[in-house]
Amino acid sequence: MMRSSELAALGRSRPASTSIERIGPRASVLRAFALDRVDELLAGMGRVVAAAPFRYMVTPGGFTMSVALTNCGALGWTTDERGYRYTTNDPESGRPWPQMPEALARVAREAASEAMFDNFEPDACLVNRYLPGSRLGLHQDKDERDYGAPIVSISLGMTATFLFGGPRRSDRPMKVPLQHGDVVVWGGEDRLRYHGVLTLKGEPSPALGNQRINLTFRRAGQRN
Ligand code: MD3
Ligand code: FE
Repeated sequence: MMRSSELAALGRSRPASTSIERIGPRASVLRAFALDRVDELLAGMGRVVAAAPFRYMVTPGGFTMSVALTNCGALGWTTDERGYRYTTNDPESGRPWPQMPEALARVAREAASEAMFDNFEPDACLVNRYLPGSRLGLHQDKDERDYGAPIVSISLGMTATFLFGGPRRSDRPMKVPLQHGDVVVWGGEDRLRYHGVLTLKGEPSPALGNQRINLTFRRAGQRN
């Protein structure tokens, strides 16, 4: 059984902006926005992971993250016992992070403009891999130089429960299920809200099996 919105999507070249859910003044979930681009996204990601494999990093507190990560683009997010930061090179290999595949950057730009953030040119793409049992505790993203740019995230694979809090850690977060192909865009006054991901569990994904991949696009460095 197909919904009429899905039938309508078949006739469009870029469907999938099908529904937009606002979760904050400047935060939107674009349901299924990336669904018709999953093959290109996975191909691009495969090249990234071949050059810079997923690894488990250690936080400044000395804990090993349950989420494995890698990066592509001019800058990549890393953590070790000395702190969180963006680097131009992969600390494991010493080589620059792999280039951001154009297919990935394109979806991020289109999603940003759909959510009313024009001219988004990400210089960093963090690739997070969640396996059942992985979680991401409540935190703010504060390692970027310029909070003016939005953040775009693409969810692939297993459904996860995203926690979207307020400006203080103590603000009770709302729970937002993120499914394969969903894209979220955050900016403006929502940029510094606390957020996290509940422990991954549930059904394997037809596309990716027992994992969830999240691509997070940011402008981490200086604007040119
Ligand atoms: C909400 N990743 O890597 S999407 C992260 O699903 C991170 O892997 C999550 O939080 C994930 O830092 C969530 C990205 C995200 C990034 C920045 C935000 C969500 C945000 C800033 C404000 C509110
Ligand atoms: Fe975050």
